[in-house]
Amino acid sequence: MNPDGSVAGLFGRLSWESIPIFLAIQNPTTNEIIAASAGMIVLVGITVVVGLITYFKWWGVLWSEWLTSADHKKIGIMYVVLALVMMARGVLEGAIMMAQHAFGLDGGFLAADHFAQLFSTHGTIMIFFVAMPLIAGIINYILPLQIGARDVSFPVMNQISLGLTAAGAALVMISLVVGEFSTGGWQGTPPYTGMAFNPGTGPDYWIWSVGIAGLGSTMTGINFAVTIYKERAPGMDLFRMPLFSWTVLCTAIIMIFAMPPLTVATATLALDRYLDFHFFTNDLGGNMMNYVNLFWLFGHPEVYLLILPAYGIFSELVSTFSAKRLYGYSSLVYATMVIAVLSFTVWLHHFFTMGQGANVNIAFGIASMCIAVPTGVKIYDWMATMYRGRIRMSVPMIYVTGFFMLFTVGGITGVMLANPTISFQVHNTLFLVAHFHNVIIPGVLFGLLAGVNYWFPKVFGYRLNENWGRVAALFWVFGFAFTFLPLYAVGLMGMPRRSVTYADPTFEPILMVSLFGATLVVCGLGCVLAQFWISYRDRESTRVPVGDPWDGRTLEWSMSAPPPEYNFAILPQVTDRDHFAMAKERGEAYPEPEPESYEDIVLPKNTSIGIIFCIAATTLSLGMVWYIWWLALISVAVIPLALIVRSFYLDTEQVIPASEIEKEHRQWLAEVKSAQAVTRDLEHSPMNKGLAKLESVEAAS
Ligand code: HEM
Ligand SMILES: [Cu+2]
Repeated sequence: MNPDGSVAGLFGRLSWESIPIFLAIQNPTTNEIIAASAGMIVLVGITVVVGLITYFKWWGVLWSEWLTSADHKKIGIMYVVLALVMMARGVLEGAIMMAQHAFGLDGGFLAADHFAQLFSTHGTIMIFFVAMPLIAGIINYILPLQIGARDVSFPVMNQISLGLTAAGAALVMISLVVGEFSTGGWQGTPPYTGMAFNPGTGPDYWIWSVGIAGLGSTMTGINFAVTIYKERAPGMDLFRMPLFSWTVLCTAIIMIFAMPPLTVATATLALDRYLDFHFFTNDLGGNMMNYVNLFWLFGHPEVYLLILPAYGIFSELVSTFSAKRLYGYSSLVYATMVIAVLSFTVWLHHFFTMGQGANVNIAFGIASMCIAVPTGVKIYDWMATMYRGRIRMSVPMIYVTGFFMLFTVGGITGVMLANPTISFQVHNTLFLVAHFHNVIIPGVLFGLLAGVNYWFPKVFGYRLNENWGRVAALFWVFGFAFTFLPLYAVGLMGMPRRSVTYADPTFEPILMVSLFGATLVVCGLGCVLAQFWISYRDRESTRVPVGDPWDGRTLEWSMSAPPPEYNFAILPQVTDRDHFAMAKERGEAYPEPEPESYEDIVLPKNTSIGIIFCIAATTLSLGMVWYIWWLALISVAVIPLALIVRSFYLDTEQVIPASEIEKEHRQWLAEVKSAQAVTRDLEHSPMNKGLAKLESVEAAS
């Protein structure tokens, strides 16, 4: 039965009018045509991808090598691919919104409702389906290698997490083709997402995509934390862990505590919408403030969850590309912990203006400002690491430099916003939009892009094209500056956030500058894609099979590129921080004489449970969004059934025989011996086969 009492048909509330493409044919306005084209792009994209896979007969490989794999490395790559696909959509949506702003004086080309869907999908996608999967992907790939582990603790759960994230992303994409997405922003705040205000499919799409992806992230957090606690190589105590692993640990703990409030928020909102509960209504005992409290109890830690791994990446980069040990290792670790804890104490700064009184505001304002202290410590440590280092300005370092300059501006405006009196003036203006893009793009996105450039040769065995990388990085840095710095100005002049149109002509030229910046950002995105393509084309001349192209310092650089399925032929015995760098200095990095004995290695077998979860979660959500109750019921039954069936499988592990490992490892060692070590100056030449010549400038830090 439907909430309004009517009985749903076989296809629930689905009808031809639910499909924007038909609406555009009936009523071809600019707005309808843009909406329909977006839907068409999804359909054409799917057709092309399916066609290509069929043409090249890749289905078998896709299934047996990727979709059913429980290998953390492959799962990591799939996360990153998912994130990049979603990023293409998210960035384009951002650019469309900027175009609407630029031409929006007394009108513009988009309908208000469509603009509202755009900022809601854009925000939702960028946070949940770009930033989160990029992080989950990079961590999945790198973390086990960095701590000397063979896999994450729960490989099958890892696969399920990916499946749930993909299901959420699929739902957002499907909402382009059938029905409409939420208009309630990425936070899904009632009453905009309540039944009375919005009875359509939008908020339901939002609830299910975010709710399901959130469950996946909770499991990811548990997985990473347990992996760090349990799987470190012998000798790697916590304080010998590389900084990236440290930030992952703090991130994982944030995930474990911050994701459940999101689950509760989406679940209670669903109860309001589906079963007429009144958690968040204005009457019958409900209160909307409960929602913002729950949501931001997740939402604020979320932004630190996003940025901490990026901080970890910056730490690794700064030390590797300056050829120095990190300055102030312990202070960096403690600063990370302090940030993780403080991130849970500031969420009320998101509703300073909603009537909680001056004392509460002051407490939360001060708590918010405190976060600037550990962040400052970090920036100081990074600068000190670079001081008198032998810095190489390669692509990752360009991103780092952009980050230093721009993030500082974002941080300062953050401290301004933490002041309730200022917040009263500028909340819900574009000043805020400028601020959070100013921290999230240079902080998170640049960090992750830098990480992709840094670790790519480890993952695929060849380097990314340096020139295209530089051009991409510069487009991002300048594009960002042109797009978002002007928004501070229009914000201070009073232009509200999320407004489809405005009446003050003085905004217009400034917003034109922003639009120009947004086109630069789109060029940056294009260059990233071009960089991948060109690098793939030229891969023969940039191969680094030996695996250490940048004179790396941490364990992941101590093996072949790409790494073998079992990661380490022999688990390392860790004696130092920066163990690999120290081993290289002592001349012990590559076993000599060659190890005598090898052991069998046990790894998880492929399983289809992740993909079953992914499909079941998608159909369950679609059933619920469209009130197709039979579909929802069947899907909901599949999930426990799949788990029960799987629990009867006893044969879930594969053994890789010692002889095979020995053969591969000796072959690689021979390759190391025959490779010529290259200096930093030759790093980007074809001579670099992944064996770095030592020329450390280790300062007495
Ligand atoms: C890369 C180019 C980007 C452009 C051109 C862009 C542009 C925009 C614009 C124009 C808005 C709407 C402002 C308004 O409400 O009037 C917006 C909102 C937003 N953006 Fe972006 N953005 C970009 C990247 C990102 C990234 C990387 C993230 C996060 C990882 C992000 C997260 C958000 C969020 C959370 C919102 C708020 C949505 C809401 O109001 O509910 N954006 N962006
Ligand atoms: Cu916050």
